[in-house]
Amino acid sequence: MSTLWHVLGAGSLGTLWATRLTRAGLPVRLILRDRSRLASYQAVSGLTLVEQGQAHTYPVIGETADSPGLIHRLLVACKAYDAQGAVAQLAHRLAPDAELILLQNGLGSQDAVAAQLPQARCVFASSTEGAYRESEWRVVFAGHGYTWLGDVNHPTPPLWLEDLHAAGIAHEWSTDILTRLWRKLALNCAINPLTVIHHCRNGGLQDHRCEVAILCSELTQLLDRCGQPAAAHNLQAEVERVIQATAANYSSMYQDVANGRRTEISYLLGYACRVALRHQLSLPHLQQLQVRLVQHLDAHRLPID
Ligand code: NAD
Ligand code: KPL
Repeated sequence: MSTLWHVLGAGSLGTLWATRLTRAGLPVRLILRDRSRLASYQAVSGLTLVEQGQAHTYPVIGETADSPGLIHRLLVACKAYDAQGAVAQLAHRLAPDAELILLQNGLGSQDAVAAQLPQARCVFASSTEGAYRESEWRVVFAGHGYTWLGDVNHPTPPLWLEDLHAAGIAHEWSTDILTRLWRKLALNCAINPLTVIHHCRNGGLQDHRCEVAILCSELTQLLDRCGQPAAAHNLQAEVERVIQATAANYSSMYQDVANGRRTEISYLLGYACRVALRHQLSLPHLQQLQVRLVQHLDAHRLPID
């Protein structure tokens, strides 16, 4: 019998994982925020995943943090700014040998969760899969991609990777997950804030090449200083490639701002600026970008952290 997968958060990625694991016949429980969310979920017949226009509903059992039972394996699928609080609410249910998979973008939240639970195994993930919520309990699988998973303390891959294989979740075990997370953070820092400030699709940054190049040069210095030369390698060329390949798309941060949602700024550009300060590294364009982004968020009455 497979270990039960507890999935925290019924948002885009939580639904994408919970439905595919359930479809593969694996046992899954969905942890919802509170009893009223649970009641509203129980009024529908399950989570719906839309793939290539086809919708299927999976009757994943829901619960809340107060439900009974130990948690051995927890997929943390909330936003970076919610991760620490959400995991704290579940601390009393985590088995001594619990394993957590942290799906958060950016950096900072993973270390905060790991510090909170020194006895648990925390696997960090970096995903290029794309999903969005079409309506309550209904998610569209918008972009096939890959999820890299790794554990900074133990290089041995966990046995449950077989479950991901069975569920058709494209993944790879990575022995340099921090490099992957730093690289993604650098890409996000070079692209996302500028799309918000210039109010454009990713492709619109082709009109701001110099600004992008200066940011890439500062991000490269930061990565080098943080002992991440592999994440720094050819950063500008990759940023330009991503801008071209995703020219028609709006960045995730742009979409958050456009939809009046809190951004993950503190775990992306904010994190980069804090680490630069800690290293006494002067990165004026990155710092200035942070100031402009914060002003923009403030003007739109959105949280600045
Ligand atoms: P989302 O906002 O769609 O879903 C998060 C869910 O977590 C929400 O339903 C929220 O109510 C729930 N939640 C928050 N606190 C909770 C708590 N205490 N208990 C129970 N539920 C709680 O977010 P998402 O798009 O799935 O993103 C999750 C993370 O994955 C983010 O860090 C994001 O940057 C990253 N990511 C997302 C995508 C994507 O395509 N959506 C791709 C790659 C990475
Ligand atoms: O990951 C992205 C995002 O929008 O968050 C890309 C497409 C790489 C832009 O930074």
